[in-house]
Amino acid sequence: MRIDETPEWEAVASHFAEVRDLHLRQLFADEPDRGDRMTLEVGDIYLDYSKNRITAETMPLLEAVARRAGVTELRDAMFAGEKINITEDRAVLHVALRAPRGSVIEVDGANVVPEVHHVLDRMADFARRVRSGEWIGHTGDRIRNVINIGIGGSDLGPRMACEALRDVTDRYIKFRFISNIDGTDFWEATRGLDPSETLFIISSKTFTTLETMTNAYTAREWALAGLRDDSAIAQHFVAVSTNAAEVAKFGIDPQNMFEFWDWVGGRYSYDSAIGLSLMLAVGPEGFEEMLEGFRLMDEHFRTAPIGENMPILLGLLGVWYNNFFGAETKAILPYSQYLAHLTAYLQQLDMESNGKSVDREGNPVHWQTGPIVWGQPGTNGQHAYYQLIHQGTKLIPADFIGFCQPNHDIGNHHDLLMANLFAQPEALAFGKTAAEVAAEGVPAAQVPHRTFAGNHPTNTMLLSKLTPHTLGQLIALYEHTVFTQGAVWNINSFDQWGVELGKKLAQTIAPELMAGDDPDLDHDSSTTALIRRYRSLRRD
Ligand code: G6Q
Repeated sequence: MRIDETPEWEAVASHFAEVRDLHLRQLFADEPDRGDRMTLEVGDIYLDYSKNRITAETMPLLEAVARRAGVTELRDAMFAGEKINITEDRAVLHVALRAPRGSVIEVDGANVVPEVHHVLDRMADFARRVRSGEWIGHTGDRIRNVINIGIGGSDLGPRMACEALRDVTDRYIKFRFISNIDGTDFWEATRGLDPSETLFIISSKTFTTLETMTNAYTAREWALAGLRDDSAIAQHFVAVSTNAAEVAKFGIDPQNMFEFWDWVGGRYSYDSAIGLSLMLAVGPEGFEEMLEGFRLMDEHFRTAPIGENMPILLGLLGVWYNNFFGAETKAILPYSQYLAHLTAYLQQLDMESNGKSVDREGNPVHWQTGPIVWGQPGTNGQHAYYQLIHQGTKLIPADFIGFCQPNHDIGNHHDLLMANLFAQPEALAFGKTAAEVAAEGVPAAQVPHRTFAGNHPTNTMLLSKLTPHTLGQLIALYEHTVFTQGAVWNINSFDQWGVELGKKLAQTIAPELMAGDDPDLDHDSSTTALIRRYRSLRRD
């Protein structure tokens, strides 16, 4: 189905032509209660979407598009365990990772929920032993360092969440993450650490990923260089994987492997065993609280009517800017230093899921798909790139995320932080007219430079406090928002074939870089010249 040829899409297009030039100043003047009305509250998340360039008609028209696209049907198929990842013939069941004990979600006729809880229980048992000091290293020392080795979906989630929840982590243990094949990542993460106090978690769904396996073997050498006994691997290495055979080949005892399943996509996996490092950090209770947060948002997404469904609403607003206003990017601006890795995590979630140009049937799409996602925590960004959002030529819809209660109440820091969070969407929406600037006595020549056009759309999400429970709600909200958009665009949000080609070419090039004699090169002239130059300087 070409969604852009449906009457529902065309109705949005005609509406867009009517409202595209309306200014948020006018919209607020016409509807003074907009800021109270255009809000939605789910669990601990209060969403204010009033500063979007929409009228009372916009959302119902976009909701009709969602109905036409079958968003809720695809959602129901996901929750029912149907194989909606059509190119890999897999179910998409990250929602099963947080399904309550005793519930039933079937894949190929088998209930997967008991397996999920079996692994969660094993993780909890392991986490308790490491955290209490019952699990000791080969030489009898307590584990003081936990290093997760993984990349992409096996890295970004636990890395983001360990930082987000640092306030409630066990400070006795240091948590580090190695992802890059660049040896400096390994070198810096292990620098100064004692192998006898270090536990490596090798996190890889396939257990064949070049970066992860290279780092894992380097870690093995590093540990054995200090511990000098192959049997030490058992206490210092555990694995998270779906590939038991490869884990055993590496030398990790299958007892120390925590499994997950092919129906968990990498970028949707951090609440599976891929989150083992996080569970070690926040403890099984903290992890469970986070899962409850996910569950709350899953239930909302599954059951709330389209017009009151927060992920669907946010997904449709994204479609509005992406497909009608032509916005190319979307900024995610959390006002919390603990959320320093949130945007990197959401970049993968969104850009790997919806960076597609063929529809589910394999036909080229005739509409824009996923946006470029970017951003950093506020207020830092305000002193850097916000200039472009305020006065540049591009339309950049932005999500502002803030918390009413600080994790650390130091002086007036939190009120100042939040004052900035509230000020930015206000400035972006309403701007400052030339007349207002001139009235301040600004010299005429400077007036254009100091005028703010405004009319920049934003969402503001206000949460009570950053906790495992609220983090779970927030992440599930974004997962389902991305889902909604993929469903509207009729693309498969669950594969990632686009990452394959470069990987394959690197396999050809690696031996060419390492060969002793000058190898025959069969590349284009640019790649050939670059390889030659590298080879000659590398030898120097
Ligand atoms: C995520 C992707 C990708 C994947 C990594 C790591 O959705 O599939 O980022 O997570 O390539 O893969 P492994 O876990 O198999 O090492």
